[in-house]
Amino acid sequence: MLPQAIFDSDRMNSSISDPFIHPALIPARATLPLDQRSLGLHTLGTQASAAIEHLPTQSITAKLLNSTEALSRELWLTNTATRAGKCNGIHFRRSDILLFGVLNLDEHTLDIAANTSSLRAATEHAYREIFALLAAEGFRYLWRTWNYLPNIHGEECALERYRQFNVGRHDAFTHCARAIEESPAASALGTAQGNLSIAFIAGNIKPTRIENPRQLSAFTYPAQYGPRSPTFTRAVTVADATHEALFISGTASIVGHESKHPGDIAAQTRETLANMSALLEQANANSSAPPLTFAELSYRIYIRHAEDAARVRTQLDAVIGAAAHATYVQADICREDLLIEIEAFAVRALAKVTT
Ligand code: 3EB
Repeated sequence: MLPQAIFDSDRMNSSISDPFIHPALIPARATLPLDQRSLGLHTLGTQASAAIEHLPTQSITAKLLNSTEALSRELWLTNTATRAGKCNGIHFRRSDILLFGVLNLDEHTLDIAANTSSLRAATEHAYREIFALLAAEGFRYLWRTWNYLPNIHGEECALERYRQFNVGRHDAFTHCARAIEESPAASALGTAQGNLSIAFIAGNIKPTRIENPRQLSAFTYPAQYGPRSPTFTRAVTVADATHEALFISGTASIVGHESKHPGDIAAQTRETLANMSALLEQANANSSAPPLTFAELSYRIYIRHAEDAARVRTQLDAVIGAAAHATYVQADICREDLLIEIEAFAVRALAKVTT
């Protein structure tokens, strides 16, 4: 089969009741159900996956902790036709209203000034390219990003690499005249190997941003966490006429601006869930739709120490239900004292407007 053929519109079986954005978890051995409504793919695992032409894919090498499968695959779908594009190293697919893009950058191939962190330079470059692409494609709003960086706790130019990443990201926002308060939902994790990898979803619908009353906004963290604050918001909702999507950022055991419960995975998991509960409460208060519960969300759960996974799983099953779609993966959380970070997604139908 020609790779192009998989996007043939013959296979498109569009239904107006499908949401404008939704993920599908595809087992490693199954054929990817690709058609023109496909937007892009995340793969997580230790097994390499062959690149698929015209399908932007974020491939993260990481150990899966809840599965006997070697690979977890999450396919983003929309409800209208999309087309593929490539611009300055960014692979994307877009519809009329949204775009999924992936950018992988080898920080060591960039031409970098002396005494500059290669990760900082690569990150600033990457975000400038993302904002340039959005301008070129006519999408104003960055909704959600997934950032993976190798050696997140390593030092570069006397600053931890996660903090260098924050400097580069912040500088790109400033350079592109993006207000820090308009930051997307995000996750930022350390990987054992691979390049700087950023996936993102953007669109022409303005997202509603949600901050957490239990936490300081990340973009106002004090300078003890680095010279530039992280540019992300705790959660966003995006709604079209029929559906509302909720993207909850990577959430950790932070209250105010401080990490809580060092060394205690059970307590960090409880604190993380309390933070997510506060976000869900606000998302529900802002919405006309029936309230979402933890059981209706899908999750990616990042755990620093693989041996903590079974305990976390028992704890989470009791709250989100054993049936919830959750991918457990080993990753380094961006502060050394944090042991767990959880992100989540849900989409719900809005009440029908009767005319
Ligand atoms: C925190 O709340 C934990 O730098 O984009 C979570 C999600 C975290 C996103 C980011 C960082 C980021 O500060 C770390």
